[in-house]
Amino acid sequence: MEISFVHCSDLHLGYNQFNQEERFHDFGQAFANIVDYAIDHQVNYLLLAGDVFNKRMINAKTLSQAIAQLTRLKIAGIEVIAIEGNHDKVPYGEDDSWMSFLNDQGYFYLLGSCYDEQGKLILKEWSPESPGNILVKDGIRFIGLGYLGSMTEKRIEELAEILDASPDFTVLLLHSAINRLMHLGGISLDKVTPLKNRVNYLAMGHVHEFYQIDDWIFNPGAPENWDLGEADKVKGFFHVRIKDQKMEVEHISGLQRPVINLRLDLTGLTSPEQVYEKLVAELGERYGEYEQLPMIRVVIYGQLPFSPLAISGAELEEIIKAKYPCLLVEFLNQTVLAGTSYGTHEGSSRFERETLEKQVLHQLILERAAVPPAAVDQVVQTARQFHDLVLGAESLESEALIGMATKLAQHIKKLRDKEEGEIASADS
Ligand SMILES: [Mn+2]
Repeated sequence: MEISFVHCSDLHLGYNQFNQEERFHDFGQAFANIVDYAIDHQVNYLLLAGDVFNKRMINAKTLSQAIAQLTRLKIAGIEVIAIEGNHDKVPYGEDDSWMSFLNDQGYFYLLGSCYDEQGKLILKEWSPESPGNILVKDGIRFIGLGYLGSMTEKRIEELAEILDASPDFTVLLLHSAINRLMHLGGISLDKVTPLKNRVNYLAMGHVHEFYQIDDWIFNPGAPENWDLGEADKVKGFFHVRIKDQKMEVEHISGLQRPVINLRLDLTGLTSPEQVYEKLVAELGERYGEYEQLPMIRVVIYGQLPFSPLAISGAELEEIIKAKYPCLLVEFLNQTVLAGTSYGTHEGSSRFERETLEKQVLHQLILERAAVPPAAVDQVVQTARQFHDLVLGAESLESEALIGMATKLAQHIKKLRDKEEGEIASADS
């Protein structure tokens, strides 16, 4: 008997990106496309590996959008297994989330969050009456852990202790990242590897770009572009077929609204007019034929002999829109005035900006913070993680913040203790 499923994640339903109603519908449409595929291919299950919704508190139309697609799946006899991500888990101070509402209403099996009185992970069978994290269906065992933030590593260790081998094909759903986003629920590959002999398919979500590792870890990528900078990444969903314990995995690219992603070095230009002209010319090269209005993202960088503020984003948008029909223009100005110390002529590549930022932070912290010099690198790293977290997250994870701060505090304390120890032993 063949069993098959579709695995997707990071739908981010309800995201009114750039305050555009069309973008709200785009996120819904990306999910509808996956549901179309699942129904056309008559799969048995559909897996949602977290971040079904863009935020914890969703509005009525977002709920309707989700229910419309879940209802189609239900009618087609496709069962849905879901976990929560960092974007849609229980709001702080509330008992349950909209995800648990959909579980209670019978739209999907929500798996996750089962601990004993000591706070240790336990495996508990899902039932309509109470939450669970394990569900055994014909020939397939689903385990769902959800998003665990800074506890990810510990929970995976606990799972490795209690999970027994099973003749059933085992799928583990986890909203985390392998070897990345370490400050935001990521985990290193060697920490999940002990599960490899008992988990056949690790269904991941969280990173918005496709990746797969060693034929057992699979991350589909967000079907729509949550950030237009993601546009050139591979993203979509998986179609998995299992027969006699053998699996065949196919990654299917999702359909998204087209994005023109333009990065331009403006070094050498001498006036805003030249900038507008160059942009129009470059877009002329890139603009193609579209079934849907594209979105245009323009990132400009380089050193200019005039103030970067003289380039008007609003004017630019107007010029672009008049010539190249598009839904919206996202404009990011990273140019600098020539001669300023932050000028990074080689196109202020991300790498160079990061290096520069690190150097500046390092110097400032060394001068101003009362921490052991050996701790400065860690302080810099944590400062940058806070910065990334604040800029990158729609909702701030208190857990992630506390995790980072605690790690830093422990590190500093250890170094202080060591310093004090050294001083004490030098005294004696
Ligand atoms: Mn996400």
